[in-house]
Amino acid sequence: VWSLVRSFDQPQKYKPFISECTSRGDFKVGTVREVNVRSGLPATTSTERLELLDDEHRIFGVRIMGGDHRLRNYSSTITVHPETIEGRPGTLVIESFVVDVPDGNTTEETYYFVQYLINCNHNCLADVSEKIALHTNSSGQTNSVEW
Ligand code: A8S
Repeated sequence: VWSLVRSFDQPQKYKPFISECTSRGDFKVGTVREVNVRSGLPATTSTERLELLDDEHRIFGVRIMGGDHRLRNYSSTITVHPETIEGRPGTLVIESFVVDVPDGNTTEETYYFVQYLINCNHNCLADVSEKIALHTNSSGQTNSVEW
């Protein structure tokens, strides 16, 4: 789960609304990525900056700097925690965000819009992580499969 969350250069690996991403591909704070959004949403592109990447504590932070969409001053933090869930080893992912309420929308509408996108991302994150785990051999290498 953490390896997907931390891959700043490839959010499309688990984010279902992102079609493409270009970035310099290093994982330093301040690195910028440009993402293209799939059609059907009130957005086409987003310019995003890596704010925090802490592998020891598994914390990942991104801030949106611009792009063709309505979420101004969006920034989010994700933390990933090993947990026992229903008696089985699992992963707890916590994501928090702040964003400006766009002109013409209410706080509630903005909250539900963002919450919807985050829920979709987290559901796909679970699916993709489980598929990768099933195809990872005991030495930790991923067998070649197209996701
Ligand atoms: C994320 C979280 C969000 C991304 C939103 C909320 C976005 O990529 C999409 C639609 C928009 O209207 C805004 O972690 C924006 O990706 C899917 C383009 C930023």
